[in-house]
Amino acid sequence: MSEPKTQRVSDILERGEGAGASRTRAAIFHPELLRGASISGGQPANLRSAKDRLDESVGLARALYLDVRVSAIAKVSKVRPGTLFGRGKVEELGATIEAGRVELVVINAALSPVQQRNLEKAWNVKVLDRTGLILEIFASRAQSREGQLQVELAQLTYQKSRLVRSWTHLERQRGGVGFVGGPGETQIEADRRMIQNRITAIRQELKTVSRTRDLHRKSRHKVPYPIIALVGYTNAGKSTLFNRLTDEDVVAEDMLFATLDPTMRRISLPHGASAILSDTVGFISELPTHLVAAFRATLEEVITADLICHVRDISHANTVAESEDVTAILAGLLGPETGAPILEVWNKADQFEGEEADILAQAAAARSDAVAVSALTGQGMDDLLLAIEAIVTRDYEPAHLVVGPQGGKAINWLYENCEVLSRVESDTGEVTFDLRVPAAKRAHYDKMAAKVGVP
Ligand SMILES: Nc1nc2c(ncn2[C@@H]2O[C@H](COP(=O)(O)OP(=O)(O)O)[C@@H](O)[C@H]2O)c(=O)[nH]1
Ligand SMILES: [Mg+2]
Repeated sequence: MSEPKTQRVSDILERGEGAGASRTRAAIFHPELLRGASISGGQPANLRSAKDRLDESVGLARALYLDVRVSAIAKVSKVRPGTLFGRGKVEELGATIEAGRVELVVINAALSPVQQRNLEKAWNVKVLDRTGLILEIFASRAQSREGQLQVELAQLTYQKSRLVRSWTHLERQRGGVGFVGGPGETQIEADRRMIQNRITAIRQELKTVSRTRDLHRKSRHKVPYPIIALVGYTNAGKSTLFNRLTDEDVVAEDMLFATLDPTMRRISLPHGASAILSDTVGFISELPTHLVAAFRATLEEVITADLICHVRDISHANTVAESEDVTAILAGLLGPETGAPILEVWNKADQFEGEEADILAQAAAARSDAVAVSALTGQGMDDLLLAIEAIVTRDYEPAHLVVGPQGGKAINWLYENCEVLSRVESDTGEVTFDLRVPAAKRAHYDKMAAKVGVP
């Protein structure tokens, strides 16, 4: 019997990031349970169509930079405890896996550890289930120490439950066919103890880390520009929007922020001010409850944002329900004291034509906190940037300054920190500025103006 690859998933995934790197080839299967079939421990029946749920898992896979070669709905008429799918289906899927030279398979459901292992053996590839996939995404995105600990805690809890389950399964198998040649009882007990010790240590550390969280937030604000966080459901178009808004701005200086966080990049607003755009982990439908803490922790960056852009797939049948979820979670996350404004970005406006398109445009125009756009076609990008600019510069105060000939450094500071409305140079080397100065930088500005300003 051929052994499945023993590579860790994170090793496979790490190749994914960065330009030029060969991305991991993946297949995504969404098991659609036909009437009467149910996955034990799985999600309750829900109203989303199998197609939507497949699309969502493909979106999740994309968040891990996977190269999705195959994606399909796989019908399951009767759940097999050992492999989930029936033998014929396992072979059929195996053929597409081979044809696509797939290295990683994602099953968009909860798999038992035994099912996972047996599918890995049958297909000779690494298999992730839905929870495993979500945890990988959280792990790749957690930035703060607290976020990393929360995610590790969720991963360990997941692993531990799997040890328990495969152990009970082994007990049942004892004396039977025994296709799981796994470790004996004592080894599993030792693993469990080790995991439990680590869980206890993490809980302890989390207590201390939360206390230092505010310090961390302050350091994030050393970034000299306002931070704009894109939030919304997976597949709403956050990454497409992120790329569209930042493409022209990818220059060497942005490497500064690349080291801070690969999902953060600088953008230029219409009147020259800069902001940092941050692409976040998307909201995930039917998020398993034990992952909620880890999910919130990976949204830490949203708490520190100066503006939240709530990206909605306005063409999606569930857009209203999804929007309510996002709003509720944001309210819980931000708490009453954080007043980051929220701008709704109604994405995929290109999906509407004629009268429908007009109605959408009017609905957006009627609200000061909504803009209809298409990240795909670029429609509405100017409006969006103006709306963003109006919000992030709303506390800027007008100023007028004449800088003397020795003020080169001061002028650089002005460009980096203020909005420069006009600049006029005189023959004598003086430069006259009309500016808008951020309230937070006013004190620094006044000191500097007293030094280099010409009365
Ligand atoms: N029609 C249309 N499709 C879009 C638009 N923006 C994104 N998409 C598609 O929606 C899918 C999900 O986009 P993505 O940016 O990955 O969503 P994310 O999960 O929110 O980051 C992709 O297939 C995109 O091509 C849009 O404005 N119009
Ligand atoms: Mg994305």
